[in-house]
Amino acid sequence: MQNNLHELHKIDPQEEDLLAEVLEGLGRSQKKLPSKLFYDQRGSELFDQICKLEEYYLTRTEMWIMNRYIDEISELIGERCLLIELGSGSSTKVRLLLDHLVDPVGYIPVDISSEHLIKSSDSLAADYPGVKVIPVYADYTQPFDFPDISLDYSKKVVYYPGSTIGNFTPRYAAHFMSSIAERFGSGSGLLIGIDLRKDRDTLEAAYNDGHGVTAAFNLNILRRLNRELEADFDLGQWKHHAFYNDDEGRIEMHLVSMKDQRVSANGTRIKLKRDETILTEYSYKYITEEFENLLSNSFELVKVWTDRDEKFSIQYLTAR
Ligand code: AVI
Repeated sequence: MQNNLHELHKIDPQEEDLLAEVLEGLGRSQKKLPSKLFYDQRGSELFDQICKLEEYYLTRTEMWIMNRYIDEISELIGERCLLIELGSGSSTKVRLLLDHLVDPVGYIPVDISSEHLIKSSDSLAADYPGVKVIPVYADYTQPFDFPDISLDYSKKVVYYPGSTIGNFTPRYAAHFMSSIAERFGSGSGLLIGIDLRKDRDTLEAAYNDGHGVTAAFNLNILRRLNRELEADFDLGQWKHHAFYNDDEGRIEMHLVSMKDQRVSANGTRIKLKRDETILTEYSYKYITEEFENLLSNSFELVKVWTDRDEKFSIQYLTAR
């Protein structure tokens, strides 16, 4: 059967909103930038490199769990599902699911990196001719138009791997989970990857790799501001800093100003002191019960799988 790759459903990123968000963040006493800015073309490529790093245990541990329990996972998901992946990136992980699920009818990758999305959708469509691939170019944290689908599927299953939920504060994560349950409806499935709390050394090494890829990924956000929001950050005057905040159970990534400096973004001037930081990302690490508490009434936890060292978990949930 010839795969019908649908036209890209494009939501124009609101540039003005982005500028306002950036300026608001840089105006705070703890300056901050939205993590979604990481994922331009270069940032997405750097993130793919991070996933292959020795120190970054998350990806390979998650894939180990997936491989080990794929039969159980696919049995729980059932036949003829419509699979939706939030933040699909290069759509590598989903291949294992598509290889093992029974007659999946469609796959909807949603991502904000359009080049990544087009490339990976094309190759998935070629490799899985029985699955309708419908890429959606959108910021999935914002409301977006879901494509009209004339497919006969048994249920929608959202795939949200990589512990990306950890990049939200727990409060926002709880809100996000309820919005997924509401949007996709009662009975929909959610297969989600969640990084677990562990010793500081392992955690800090994962965000301070020896090859400096994470540092380049972090600094790339400033390069992007320079290019897209007419900013003039001197990248030589900033350094990457990531540490585990034990009280909050999260990794924090910052960019540290190496001197007193002034920068401007779209004509707005910003003053920074030496050693002042811009917060670019939180990456929360959960204890399973803690995560369950976030669900309140949105989802019911069906099954949790972990690796032997309990570094990472995959959970299957159904919307109430
Ligand atoms: C996408 N997200 C789950 C990654 C993480 O581990 O929080 C992003 C990342 N930041 C630095 N390295 C990877």
